[in-house]
Amino acid sequence: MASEYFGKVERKTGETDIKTTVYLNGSGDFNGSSTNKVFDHFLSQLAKHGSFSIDLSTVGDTETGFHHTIEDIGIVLGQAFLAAFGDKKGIRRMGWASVPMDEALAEVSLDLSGRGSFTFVTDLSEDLIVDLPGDLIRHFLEVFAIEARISLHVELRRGTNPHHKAEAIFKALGRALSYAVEQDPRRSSTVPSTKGSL
Ligand SMILES: [Mn+2]
Repeated sequence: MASEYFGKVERKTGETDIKTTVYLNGSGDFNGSSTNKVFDHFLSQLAKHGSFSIDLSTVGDTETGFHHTIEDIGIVLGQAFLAAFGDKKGIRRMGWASVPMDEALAEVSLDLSGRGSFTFVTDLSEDLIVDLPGDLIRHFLEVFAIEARISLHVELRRGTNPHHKAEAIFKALGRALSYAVEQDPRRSSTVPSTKGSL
């Protein structure tokens, strides 16, 4: 994968001011802040297990809660990943991963289809991870999938501890995305679609 596979997006609204840079061929490091330490921890899992570099700077109206901020991070990161996917020539396109964290087991299947859709088979809605509502994680993933134009299926097979459940999901997302963006050596830079474009 060439080092030019990156995306840089800045977005400023009346509620948030967010800047991000994403490198697919990265160091595995997350640098910066989402304003929420728990969410930073989960974004670090995405970067580490995807071998991406994710830089993020966030100013948000967190006095109203984390909803606006994490929603907008989903938009900005989704757009940055889409830019980093480029023309998708030679990539595997689909990716999947089943990742445990202790008693929790998360399965992520995705297709860089060019059409954003989101299917979520689990319930984090009742969970609160320190100060991060579980339903915001679901909402982040939804917005990310739509903006990155990924067909994204997230299924939690089992799990009890909310932190384990969420962390397994972000690790699986990292692994599945990492596989999908890899070059398939047999594809010789063609677009992996019978349509000829994605
Ligand atoms: Mn953890």
